[in-house]
Formats: sequence, C-alpha cells, structure tokens
Amino acid sequence: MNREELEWCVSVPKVELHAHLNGSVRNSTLFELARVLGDKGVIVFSDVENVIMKDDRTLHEVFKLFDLIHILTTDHSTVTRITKEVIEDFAAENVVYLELRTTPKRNDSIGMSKRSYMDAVMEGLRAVSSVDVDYSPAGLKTNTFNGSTRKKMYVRFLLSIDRRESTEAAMETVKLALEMRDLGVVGIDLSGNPIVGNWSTFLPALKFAKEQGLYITLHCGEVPNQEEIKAMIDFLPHRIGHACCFDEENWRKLKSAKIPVEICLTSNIRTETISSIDIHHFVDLYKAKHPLVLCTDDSGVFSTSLSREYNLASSSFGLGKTEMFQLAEIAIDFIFADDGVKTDLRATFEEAVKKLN
Ligand code: 6MZ
Repeated sequence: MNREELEWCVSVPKVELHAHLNGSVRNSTLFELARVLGDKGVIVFSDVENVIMKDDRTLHEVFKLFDLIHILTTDHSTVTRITKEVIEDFAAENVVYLELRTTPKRNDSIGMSKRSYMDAVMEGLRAVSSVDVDYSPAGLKTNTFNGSTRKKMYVRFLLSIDRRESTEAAMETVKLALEMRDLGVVGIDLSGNPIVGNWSTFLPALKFAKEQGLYITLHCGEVPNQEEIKAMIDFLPHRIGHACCFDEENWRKLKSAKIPVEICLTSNIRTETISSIDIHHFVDLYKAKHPLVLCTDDSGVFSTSLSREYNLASSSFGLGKTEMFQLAEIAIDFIFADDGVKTDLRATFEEAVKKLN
C-alpha cells in the first residue's frame, strides 16, 4: 500500500454508512478486556488471543468471533467505552458523517434491557472528546462546548435486528428506535448470520418501521439465496449492504429500483463471499453509475479503516484522485439525514477540495 496515497485518502472527508459497533472495536481494547476476564477465570486468555489475531476467516468463523466479542463487551460501562472509542477512531480518519449500527441487547443476568444497552451507547457518544458531535436530527443535541473550534462530526444510529431474533424481539427493537428518534436513531438494519432465520420473521417489524418513517437498510445477498434477495428488493429498502451473490435477474431488479449499495470490499474478500477483488461487483455497479458507497463493515474484525477501503478501491480499480473524491462526496446523497445536514456536508467537501488541490 502506497503511503502517500493512503495519507491522501485519510485527508479526504468521508461518509461512513455501514459500520457495526462491536465489529469496530480496537484490538488493543479487546485484549485489555480479555485479560481482565481471563484473570477472573471467565475466559481463557490465550484462546481469545488466538481468535482475535487470526486475520483470514470464513463468514461462519466471523460469527463465532462476534459471539466472543459480545462476551468481552457485555456490561454497560464497556458498551459506553467502545462507543466512545469507535466514534473517535472514525473522527481521526476524517469521517464527517457516521451512521453507526448496533444490535440492542437484552441480558437479564446483568439487568440489561435493549433500552439500557442503547442508553450506554448514548453515554459513550456524549463522552467523545476529540470532536464536536452533532447527533440529534433536530440539531438540538451536541456535545459542543461554547466557543469550541474543534472539528465537527455528525453521528446517527441504526438499530440492528439480528437474524437470530424472533418477530417480537425485532418489533421491540423497532419500537425502541421510534422512542429514540430525538437522540439520533434514524433507522433499522437487518444483519447477523445470513444462513440463520427467515425473511418472513422480520418482515412485520420492518414493514412497521417503514410505515413509521424509519429508514431501512438490509444485509442482502451475502449468501446466494435468490428467493430472499428478490423479496428484499421487492420490499424497497432505502439501502442494502453487500449484494455479493445476486443472479442476473436480481441485478436487473436492483438496478432498476436504484437502491444504493453499501460496498464492503475487505469484508467480502476476507469472508470469501467474493473470491477475488478483480471480480468484485463494485466495478459493474460503478460503471453502470449505480448508487454506491464504500464502507468498512467491521474495521476491527477485518483490520481495516475507511481510508484503506478507499485506497483499496483506487489501487484495485484504477480510480484517480478526482474519481475518489467524487465517490466520497456522492455518498452524501444516500445518508439517512435531512437536507440541512446534506447541505452542510456539501459545504465541508467544497472547502476540502480547495485545500486538497
Ligand atoms: C452480517 C454482520 C456482519 O450489532 O453487536 N454483523 N451481519 N454480515 C456481516 N458481515 C461480515 N458483520 C457484523 O455488532 C456486531 C454484529 O453485527 C452483525 C452481526 O449480527 C454481529 O453480531 P453489534 O454492535
């Protein structure tokens, strides 16, 4: 990886729309948490170390790793800590608008409800100190201090439904999202192991969410299940993630519906849902001018960053700096926020282009 090109990718303002909180935790934090739980005898540290350090894993192994990460990040104070760190890490990457997604978790044994999990997330956001964060759709809530000249970053949340969940649990997540709209929750994501669960289980909650005006993004086509992919496109979500295993007919449907695609290059290669970068569907979608946005997915789990994803796209697909900048800027069109935020972000990009030239 060329250092100068990577630094340029860091300096470009960026929009991150597909990042899972627990997939974006720093390795150093995971080790620290594992050491504490190892000392308490809850886990065996060396087992955890082996799993965390492994960098090629199949999709199946990735979901086993998430189960382990969830053991390490269980309690409220850890959820607060990782939220603060993840937001600050994206800010350091020059991400000016972040949609962070996470699965609200209920854990009766430690008195955690989906709501208290999200309250812990919000506390982490309010604790961010490296940038000023605007997180309320009404523009009322920021952690800005008077007269601050620090960088500003927008953060919004998507609540994820895990494919292991029941219809009732999915509905609870949607109701929570509605309750937390003033706190920056803008939509719902469907994620989790793609070979688990059925579309029909989640559909009632997703329909309700859409009717209530929440934005919807779906993990779609991470595995080749054409029937499900078709049903998902027919649902007309506001965006989809991945789109790795589409047949010709579903490609046609997706393109005519113009649904924006969140592209996660490193994730797709590492999990082998795409066998090699040169046949990645980015190329076809980009050439067809289909709406797309580069994203990290799980920057911790896949040891990547948004700048690295841009750098990878540039080196793999031969895109120059002008194209890369345009790619970063056009992502503003696909964010789940109002026109005021979009106008402000466009101004940020205009300023940046002057400095970069
Ligand atoms: C599908 C994924 C994913 O929600 O606990 N997640 N779901 N495909 C992927 N591709 C690799 N990467 C992450 O973050 C972790 C959760 O995000 C989903 C999984 O449900 C995982 O448990 P949170 O913060």
